[in-house]
Amino acid sequence: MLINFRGRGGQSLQLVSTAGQPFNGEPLPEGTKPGQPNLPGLLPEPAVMQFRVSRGPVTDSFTLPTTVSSSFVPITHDTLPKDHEHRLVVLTQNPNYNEMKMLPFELWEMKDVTGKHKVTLGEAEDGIIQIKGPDGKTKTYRRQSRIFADTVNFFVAYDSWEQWRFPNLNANIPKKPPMGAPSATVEPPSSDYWRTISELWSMPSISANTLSRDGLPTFIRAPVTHPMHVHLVEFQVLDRDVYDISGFNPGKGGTDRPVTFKKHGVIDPNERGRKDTIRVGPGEAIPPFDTGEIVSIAARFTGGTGQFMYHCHLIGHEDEGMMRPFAVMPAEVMKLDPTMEGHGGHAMPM
Ligand SMILES: [Cu+2]
Repeated sequence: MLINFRGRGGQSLQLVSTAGQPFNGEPLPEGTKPGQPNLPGLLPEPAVMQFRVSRGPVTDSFTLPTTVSSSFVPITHDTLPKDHEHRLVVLTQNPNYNEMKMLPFELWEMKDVTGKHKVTLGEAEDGIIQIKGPDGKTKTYRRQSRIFADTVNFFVAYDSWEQWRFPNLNANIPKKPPMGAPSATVEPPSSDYWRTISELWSMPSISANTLSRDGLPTFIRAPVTHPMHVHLVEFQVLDRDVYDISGFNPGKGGTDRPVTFKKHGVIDPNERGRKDTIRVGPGEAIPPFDTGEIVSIAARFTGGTGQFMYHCHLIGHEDEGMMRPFAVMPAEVMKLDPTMEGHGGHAMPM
């Protein structure tokens, strides 16, 4: 049903069920016309709903009811089964986006290399991210994937529990250098695959601080929220924390200083329960936008084996780099493959 409420401001409206058989099971009297309440003078619910159309924009926003099903069992860090895999996926941009044939957004699947990789403070390395958590401990991660076409890294044992964390290390994509560029160019679709996806518009000098003095791209951070969606499973949110991400150097693609826990964020009542999408926000969202959220989710991977996707649910992000595959496999099969880390490594079950 589509209703155009324009011109109905201030009016009371009645929504009347004209179903042949009302939901309470009472048959409509003979000759009842559409839009006519089944009992004159009475507005029985739920067959009739009465409401008023506002004259102007409503300032309060709708929030979903806070109750969840009585069968719902919330998962916490304490109740999550001990035997579970950890994943870390950085939501960010491509540091080399200015070189063409690159998509602007990326999902970086990270591998924990704490203690195995020497890190020099103040010297960001491409693909090396350090995160300092609420416990004050710093962990080091190395990037395993950036784009959709990279090899599958996430092999999940069927029926196992996993915890996935999404750090939002966001920064705006750099603009093209203005030197000698025309005021606006639109490159037509060509045989070049990447360029057929989107038009390229060069808009020089619209923002002075998007380029460094030597003409190399710099990034400005922006308060972007990524609604992250995982196929196959329904997950639960474990926590949402706000981090200081000023140590992340998006131009280099690594951290000069660890991304550092700042405070706990808020999980709204409507974000509890079984979800398939969760927003990963910018944190405090005030200039200079040097915060980002890390959202943790937990899920039990049942329902099927095979290859599935997870992605940002903004189509402009999803189509421009923020989608990756993962594979769910029978646990017994994974034990036989020595190349798979985490669940494998032994030819025979221990
Ligand atoms: Cu996104």
